[in-house]
Amino acid sequence: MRVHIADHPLITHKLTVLRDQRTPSPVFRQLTEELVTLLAYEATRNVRVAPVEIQTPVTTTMGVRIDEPRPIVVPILRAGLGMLEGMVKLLPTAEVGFLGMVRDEETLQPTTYAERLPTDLSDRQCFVLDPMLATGGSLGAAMEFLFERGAQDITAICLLGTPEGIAKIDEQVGDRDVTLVLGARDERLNERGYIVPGLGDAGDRLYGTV
Ligand code: U5P
Repeated sequence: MRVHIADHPLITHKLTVLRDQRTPSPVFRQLTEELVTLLAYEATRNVRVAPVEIQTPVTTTMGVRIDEPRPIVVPILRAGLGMLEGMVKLLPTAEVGFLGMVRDEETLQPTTYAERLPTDLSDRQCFVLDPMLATGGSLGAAMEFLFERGAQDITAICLLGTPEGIAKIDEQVGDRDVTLVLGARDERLNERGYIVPGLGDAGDRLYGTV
C-alpha cells in the first residue's frame, strides 16, 4: 500500500484551524472543502488519461483528457459528505457513489446502512472519502465492499489518520492496489476510538450536532 502524508504549510495551517475547538461549523465545512481540494491534487496523480488531439489558435497539438470509464468518488456517509464538494471541484466529470457506514460507539465495529454504487467496479478508479482514519474499521469495511464489487484501484483521502488505522488498512489490503492520502498522521487513538490530538467528531463538527 502506498501512503502519502501531506507535507505543505498551507495544509498544516488549515488543519490547525480545523483542529481548534472554537472553529464554528461554517468555517469547518469551508476548510474541509479547501483541504480536500489540496489533497485531491496528490490523490489524482495517477488518474487515467487518454491522449486527445486539439486545435489551438496556432496549431494542432496533443493533450490528454480523463479516460473512460469515468473515475468514481465514494464519500462515506455522513462525515465523508463534507469532503465531496472539494473533490468534485477538481474532478468534475467523476461519477459519485454513496456508502453509509455507522460505527457502534461501544464496540467500535462498523456496519453498512446504505449504498448506491455500480455493481461492477472492476475497471473504475475509486476515490474514497472519509475525514478520519481512526481504528480503520470504517475505511477497511468500505474498501472490502468495493473489492467485492470488483474494484482493483482504490485511493482513500482522509484529513487525519492514526498509526494504528494505517497499519490495519495496510494489513487488510495486502498486495492490492491501494493508496492512502492523508493530511496528517496523528499520534494515536484514545480508549474511546478518537484520534489524538485529532479534531473531535468530524460529523458533529461539520454539521453542528455537538
Ligand atoms: N471519527 C471521528 N473522529 C475521531 C475518530 C473517528 O469523527 O477522532 C469518526 C469518523 O466520522 C470516521 C469514523 O468516519 O469515526 C472512523 O472511525 P474508525 O472506523 O476508523 O474507527
